[in-house]
Amino acid sequence: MALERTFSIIKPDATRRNITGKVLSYIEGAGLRVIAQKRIHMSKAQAEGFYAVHKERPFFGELVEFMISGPVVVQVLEGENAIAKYREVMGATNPANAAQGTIRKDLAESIEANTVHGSDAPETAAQEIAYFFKDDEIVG
Ligand code: RTP
Ligand code: MG
Repeated sequence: MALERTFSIIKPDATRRNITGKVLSYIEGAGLRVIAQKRIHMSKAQAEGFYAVHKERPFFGELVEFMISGPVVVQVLEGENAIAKYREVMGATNPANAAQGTIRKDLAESIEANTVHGSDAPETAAQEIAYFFKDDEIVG
């Protein structure tokens, strides 16, 4: 099986509570490897561009405000079946619906402040990685 890459964000609710290491333990515990990582504070334009696919949704404005409310940790994760595996470890968008043992079940605060983002398909993973990282910042 080939290695796959996915893009992850540890969201502002996690940096605010100082639990980024706890989130990382779920990621590494699932066999995913962090091959790039940086802590940033997104600009409004950067967050709007990242979530452009959601711009007609009613929660878009609040989502952007939340994502710029504090620092985030952006990451590239690598592993077998990394995209689907990370979505599984994250759990459902709404923590109330997330399975036991997932990041969102155990750590998320709400449907919006849900601790992590993970790409949903190979095309979006490639786009999202390129949105935040240069090739030479990724060490596989
Ligand atoms: P993500 O993109 O962050 O990995 O999460 P996802 O695929 O599970 O969820 P998605 O539908 O792509 O929504 C993106 C993010 O928007 C916020 N959200 N708020 N208030 C609401 O009803 C609502 N719905 C979604 C969440 O932060 C979600 O992760
Ligand atoms: Mg999504």
